[in-house]
Amino acid sequence: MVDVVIVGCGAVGSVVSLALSLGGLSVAVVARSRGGDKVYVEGLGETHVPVLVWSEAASISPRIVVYATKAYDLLGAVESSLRAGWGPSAVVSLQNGLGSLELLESRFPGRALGAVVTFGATRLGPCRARLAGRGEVLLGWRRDVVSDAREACGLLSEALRRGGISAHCVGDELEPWRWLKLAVNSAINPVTVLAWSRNRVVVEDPFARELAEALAAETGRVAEAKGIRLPRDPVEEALRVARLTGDNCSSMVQDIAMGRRTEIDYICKAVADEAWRRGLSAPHNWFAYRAVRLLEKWLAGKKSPCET
Ligand code: KPL
Repeated sequence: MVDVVIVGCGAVGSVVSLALSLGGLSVAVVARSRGGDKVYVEGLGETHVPVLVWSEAASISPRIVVYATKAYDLLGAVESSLRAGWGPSAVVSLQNGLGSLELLESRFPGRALGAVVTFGATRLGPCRARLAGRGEVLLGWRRDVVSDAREACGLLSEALRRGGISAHCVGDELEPWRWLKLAVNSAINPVTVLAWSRNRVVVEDPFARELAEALAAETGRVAEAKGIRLPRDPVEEALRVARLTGDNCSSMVQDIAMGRRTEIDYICKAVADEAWRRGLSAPHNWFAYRAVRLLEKWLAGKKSPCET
């Protein structure tokens, strides 16, 4: 029995696996390919953890599963973990945007936790990353969860803190923080793609800043229409996170530079869809969604601004 399995060993998965292991939990990772049983994060340290592939997953029985895949790979990862016979007492969604926590809630009723991640991380390779910017992890739930899952929320946040990452369990207050992070991602991620720049462009370039402010404010208005009271002003929060993670390239820029699909459907498209469901419109988010889908094709594989 291991305490925690992290599924996915990209930028965020690497940081979280390492911090949980340094924080004293027994950790294993499930990745696309078998690794050298080592997780390395520049700016945090390195450690030995078993890195498995799905065909070996039935040999372990995790208490907690943390899904750190891309949002569009989550369903496949959930199905693989069910096939492996895992029966964890808590599962955690680390994905950006809307839809992933909802998916875990439907597959693992009463056991699904969500997380809001605001540190910047750059993928250097499988289970290798660079921590590029301070930030934190907030864990909590949206729909009521069983006591084992509540305990997992506390256990994970304490271990992350011991491992060097600021983290807190916010209990049932996750939803406003999740929407605040959605406002941040809806602003920073598409604008850094349009400007093909590190996150700091959002505070340093007046055009980028104006676009990002309009996006964050619009997402904030959609949250308000849903009756969600954001804990901070969404525009100030987007600028604060852009400043703190200024050296980082957003996950969307990293995805395009690696020739991969982005998570724009779960971020700006999800905001625009939510607005329409309420008889509103979200033209900035809609435009950002279409623009990023276009640029996904035309910029695929372009050298990342973080490599220059
Ligand atoms: O979540 C991020 C992302 O890039 O997806 C931020 C916090 C904006 C860091 O880059």
